[in-house]
Amino acid sequence: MNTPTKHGLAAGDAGRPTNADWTVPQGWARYTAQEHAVWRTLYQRQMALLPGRACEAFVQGMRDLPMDAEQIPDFERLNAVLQPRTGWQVVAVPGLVPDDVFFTHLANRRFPAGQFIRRPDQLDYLEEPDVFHDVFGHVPMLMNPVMADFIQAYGAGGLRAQSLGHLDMLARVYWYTVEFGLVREAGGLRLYGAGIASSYTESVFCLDSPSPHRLGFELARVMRTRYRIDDFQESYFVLDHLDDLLRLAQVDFAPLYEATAELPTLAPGDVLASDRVWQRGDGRYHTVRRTSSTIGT
Ligand code: HBI
Ligand code: FE
Repeated sequence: MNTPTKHGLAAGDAGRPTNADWTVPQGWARYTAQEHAVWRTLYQRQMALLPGRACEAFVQGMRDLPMDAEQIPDFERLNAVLQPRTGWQVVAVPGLVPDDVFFTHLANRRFPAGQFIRRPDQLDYLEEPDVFHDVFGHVPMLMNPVMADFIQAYGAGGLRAQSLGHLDMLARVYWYTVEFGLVREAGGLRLYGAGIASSYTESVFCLDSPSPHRLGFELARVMRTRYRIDDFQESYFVLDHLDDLLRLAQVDFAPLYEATAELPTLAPGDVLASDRVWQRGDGRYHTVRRTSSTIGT
């Protein structure tokens, strides 16, 4: 990683942090008024969008946490509510941490959250997860017992996938669930992924745009599907119920890696005859971008 943080360091190549587990003090008292103001802007924009878009578990988690527009949340106060609920804790890190460090935290029910907040000129996009993405996007779902178990299992599974050399396949599962997942509810499709819940533009795009595909979640299929880290997704995968993650947390991935490694990977916008298609996207968003620039795949 070479994205500078506000401290002028670059995560990953900034040298070893003081703590072996890469945690740092949140230093809540040191946030400036301008930093709290960035939080307020982001928080208010998302809270206006999420009713009718975020799933019930997200809304409930948000309601129960000490989070509001006024200030960047204090992790100690979050943990006082989160830890008794699901056994999870939020710990501060400088930004992206190495995979094995990340997985070890998750396997122990510690969620590493960026300590810093994006600058006012980065409201809509930044590469590294900051406190708004990590806390606003992820922590409400960590209040949900099913998601709590699933992310812990991902941490343990990540360490195993690394040793088996198949982390790419497991990372796709995380991406299309924890970060960009949709779920069916009585009122229609809802978002639960933190990458979309914390994004002003994508929280609308993922549900309202005619462009992306919305496909039934199928594990072996998702494990083969590459994803975009630099733009809206071309496909979203839809769970029938959040409880489907319980079964996923119990899957033995080792044989699946072997079987799936035999099959070709899929492009982010591919649709298969075997897919359950909720909505077939017309792809207009990415088509325009592909013809108007050289960016894209
Ligand atoms: N570090 N802080 C942080 N947050 C992440 O989401 C994260 C990370 N390091 C590695 C990582 N994610 C991913 O590459 C793995 O989930 C595969
Ligand atoms: Fe995230």
